[in-house]
Amino acid sequence: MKKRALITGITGQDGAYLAHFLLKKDYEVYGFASRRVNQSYENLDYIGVTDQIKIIFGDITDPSSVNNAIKTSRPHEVYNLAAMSFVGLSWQEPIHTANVDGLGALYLLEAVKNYQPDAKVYQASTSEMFGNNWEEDMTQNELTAFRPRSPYGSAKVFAHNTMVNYRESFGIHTSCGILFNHESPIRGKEFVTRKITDGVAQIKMGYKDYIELGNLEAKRDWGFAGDYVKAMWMMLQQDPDDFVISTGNTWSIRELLDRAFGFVGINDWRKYVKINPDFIRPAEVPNLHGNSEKAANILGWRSETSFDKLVQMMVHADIERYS
Ligand code: GDR
Repeated sequence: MKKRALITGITGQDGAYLAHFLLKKDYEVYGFASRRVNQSYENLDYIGVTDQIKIIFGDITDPSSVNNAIKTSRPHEVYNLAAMSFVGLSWQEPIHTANVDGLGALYLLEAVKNYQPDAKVYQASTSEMFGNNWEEDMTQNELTAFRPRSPYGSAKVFAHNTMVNYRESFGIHTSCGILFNHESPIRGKEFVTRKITDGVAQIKMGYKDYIELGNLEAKRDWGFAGDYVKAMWMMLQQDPDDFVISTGNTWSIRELLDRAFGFVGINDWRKYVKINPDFIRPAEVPNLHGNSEKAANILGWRSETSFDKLVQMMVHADIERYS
């Protein structure tokens, strides 16, 4: 009998990579998707898996539709990737963000508890939960305290703690992956990596004169989404627990600009970048730098794609799109 997986947020970047990974492992893959959020299957089409997924329509903020998704798919594994995932927007839509990213996880847990209590649940937790908890040369791991700095981070802390609580209270098999930033050629263009690689490609092809950005000093630990979805699956193949997933390296936005422009032969990018205060956040997370030793020791997981390879892959994909 095939294993069944239900992925919420199937139309996003991670949904597409995870669906591809699970299909290769011969899972029957159900996707929970909102007609309002994303009517197209652009990411699933790019990865080439659209036809192999059984879509169940609904919305993570509508508990009756979440119950229906669990009852229809009867999943062995549930991956909760549904989220309003753009940190910058969460200040403008704090309540929507709390409903989707916070309460949504609770609706899902209630549905699992009531209709499929043996299902294993993966929660997309995030390094944004660490927020302002950093010092120079410090790395963040599973023991680092959460000090979220955005409505997004706060909602994700609620979801994370609720997952741990259902594990401890009801014995639900929940595992939270505290994933640091992870990118790919199908990353949304609102996120800084893809905004830059798309901008670089357009500048190189003569379609654009400059890119507008916010804070260039922030540092992030950027990995490849294709590597990170593997960790999600690995977490559900053993005892429920929480894991930091990161590369263990960190770079500033400036370093990202050096690499992305460097790949198209532009060494001085300063004349192609303008600072627009609209992209500066009300509160910044200045430095994220993960330590994934626990994932390496227990899951045997390691990030496989270097930062240079990732940026190059994204720049090349964007140049091809405009060629
Ligand atoms: P992040 O990713 O907030 O870390 O969350 P994002 O790419 O949006 O920002 C990274 C850093 O770049 C700075 N920055 C800009 N960011 C954007 N989006 N646009 C700009 O113009 C710009 N200029 C500078 C930001 O201030 C920030 O410091 C991502 C999301 O995928 C979350 O859902 C996920 O949980 C975390 O990664 C891990």
